[in-house]
Amino acid sequence: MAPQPTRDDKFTFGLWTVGWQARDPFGDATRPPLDPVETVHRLAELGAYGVTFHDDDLIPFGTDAPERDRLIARFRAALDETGLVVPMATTNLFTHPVFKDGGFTSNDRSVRRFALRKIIRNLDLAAELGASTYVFWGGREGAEVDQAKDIRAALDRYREGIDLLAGYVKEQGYGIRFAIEPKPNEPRGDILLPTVGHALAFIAELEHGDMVGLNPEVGHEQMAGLNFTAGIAQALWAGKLFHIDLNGQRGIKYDQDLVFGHGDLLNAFSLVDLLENGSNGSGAYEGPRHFDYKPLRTEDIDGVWASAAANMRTYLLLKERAAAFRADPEVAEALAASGVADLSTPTIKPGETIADLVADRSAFEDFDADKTAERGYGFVRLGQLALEHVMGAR
Ligand code: 3MF
Ligand code: MG
Ligand code: MG
Repeated sequence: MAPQPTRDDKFTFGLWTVGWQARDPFGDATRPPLDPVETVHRLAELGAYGVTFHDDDLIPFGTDAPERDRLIARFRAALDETGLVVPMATTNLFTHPVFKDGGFTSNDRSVRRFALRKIIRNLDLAAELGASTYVFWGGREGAEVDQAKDIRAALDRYREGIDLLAGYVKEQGYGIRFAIEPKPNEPRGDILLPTVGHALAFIAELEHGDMVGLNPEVGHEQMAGLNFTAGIAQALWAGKLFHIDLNGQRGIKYDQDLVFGHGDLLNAFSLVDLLENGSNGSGAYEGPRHFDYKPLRTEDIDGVWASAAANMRTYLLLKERAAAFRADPEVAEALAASGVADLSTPTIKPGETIADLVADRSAFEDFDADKTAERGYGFVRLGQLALEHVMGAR
């Protein structure tokens, strides 16, 4: 019996995901537009917990004020009817041609000022709708030509913008934190803050870094050839995993936004295991499980809803498999043999000084490196046990 998603699973979807009309660089849309109100109802029926949006997903660019109010009101009504929440919102700083050289970091100052105003307007709406996270994905913040962008000036402007907005959120008393979403490339040839690591280093340079964290996306790290689970672990270690974009990606190529698990399944398994069982059996991450995927261009509207359900189903199946993995005595034995828990023991004893370490002959003079090097760590066995659990073979 396949697990059924419930609100407690905290599954959320962007309006732009199921609503993607499947226009790509080579082809026209294959599906009609989806009304956000219908999306809210369908997602609620499927067992989702919430919905997220870019300003322009809900209110098309250039909409006048009365029409904007009407669109917001009917969206709100759908939320009230279904009980769906809006845990996250974000700004579209990439579709309109005005943003072709970026928003925060466009070489044109008037564009940068316009971008800030566009964000502020949607931040106010996000706060009104009760969002607790505001995402910044800077898809157009970058360049193709090395000589075209002064990267240090661009980072200054990025920092200026994020700090200004963070200060505004604090002043207004909004219960919102910012989450930066790294991506290495696409649509720009090279994007600023390309990976989790770059974004963490940027956050450390902010005045309001305390309220700025990350929204890493599976496919984005994998586009850079990186291990997503390891990146998430470092984000958790830094206390910066504020939100997450789940999807699938098959290797280093364009951003595929496949259904979660439809890319590197073993990495998806270790990710779910980390999120759900992270620290001593309790979850490492309590926030929404947000799917940022695209229903394949080949799908009709039924396929859209089937693919939305597939994301949640895959997550829940992996969660079951991860629980079985953790409960398996052979896994416990293999983990112990591999010394996995031993890494949690500090290398220096409590109260031990560097002088004590230097005086400890067993640590160096009498240490038998060759003998110790004979140890096998048994990591393949662990990997095979994980794989067999994923396959349902155990
Ligand atoms: C693009 C993305 C974005 C971000 C979104 C903010 C359009 O690759 O992942 O989706 O996720 O802008 O959440
Ligand atoms: Mg993506
Ligand atoms: Mg994303």
